[in-house]
Amino acid sequence: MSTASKTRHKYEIVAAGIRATIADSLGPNDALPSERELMEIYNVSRMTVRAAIARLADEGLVYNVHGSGTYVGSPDLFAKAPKLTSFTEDMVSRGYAPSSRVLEVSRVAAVAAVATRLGLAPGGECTKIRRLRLADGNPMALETVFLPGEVLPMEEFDAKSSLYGQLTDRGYEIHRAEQEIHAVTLDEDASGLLAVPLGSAALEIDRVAVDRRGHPVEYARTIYRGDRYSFQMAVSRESGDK
Ligand code: 16G
Repeated sequence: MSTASKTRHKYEIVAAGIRATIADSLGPNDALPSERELMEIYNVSRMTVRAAIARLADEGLVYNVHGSGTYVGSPDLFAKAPKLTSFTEDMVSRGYAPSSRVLEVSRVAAVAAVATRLGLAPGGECTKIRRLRLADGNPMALETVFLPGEVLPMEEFDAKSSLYGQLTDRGYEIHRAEQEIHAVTLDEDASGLLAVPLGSAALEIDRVAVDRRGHPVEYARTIYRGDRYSFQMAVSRESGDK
């Protein structure tokens, strides 16, 4: 067993095995082997099999039918399942060339709303980064990010490269996030920067992202131009849901 697989959780190894089986020999809506069979194939407990399947279901790769079993999902559905991406990755996947203009990098004391989301004491030190984000050289989004000071001291932010790339290099790889999406209208400052008329509609996505240990790493507010950006997500319904 390699060092890499020793440090992986057992359920991740089982999930990887099932992913390979699906890729090699199963199609959409085919049944996966039963829990018992998977326990035997991988020599693991029922709990481990369930954790592996829950992971694959989260990814949209499989779905459960209550009382029947687990089946392979449809590729177009999981292709649309929202992935946790950086602006850079998001734009590249949409066929745009991303770039940024840094508007502010500063050290600030966290106000209550920021402190709560980042798990800091009120007034705790954080780094604030405000950037205009461009796609093919045209404004796409206006973004304000707060990070705990020790995660990224302001002096160490590299304005030319992806924030998520820098966080990964520093040992704070973003793993999960909670997001809230709402409609906003743009004030003079935001509409000027985004190059749209004052009062235009826009989409704000607020994200609190955590690393693998579950520690909050960023609180970001990204305001996307309503005429250039849409947010797609796949939704599903388990049989038996009321
Ligand atoms: C996205 C994220 C934002 C993150 C940024 C990093 C959403 C809603 N927000 O804009 O939270 O800080 O990407 O981008 O997706 P970067 O790595 O390209 O600098």
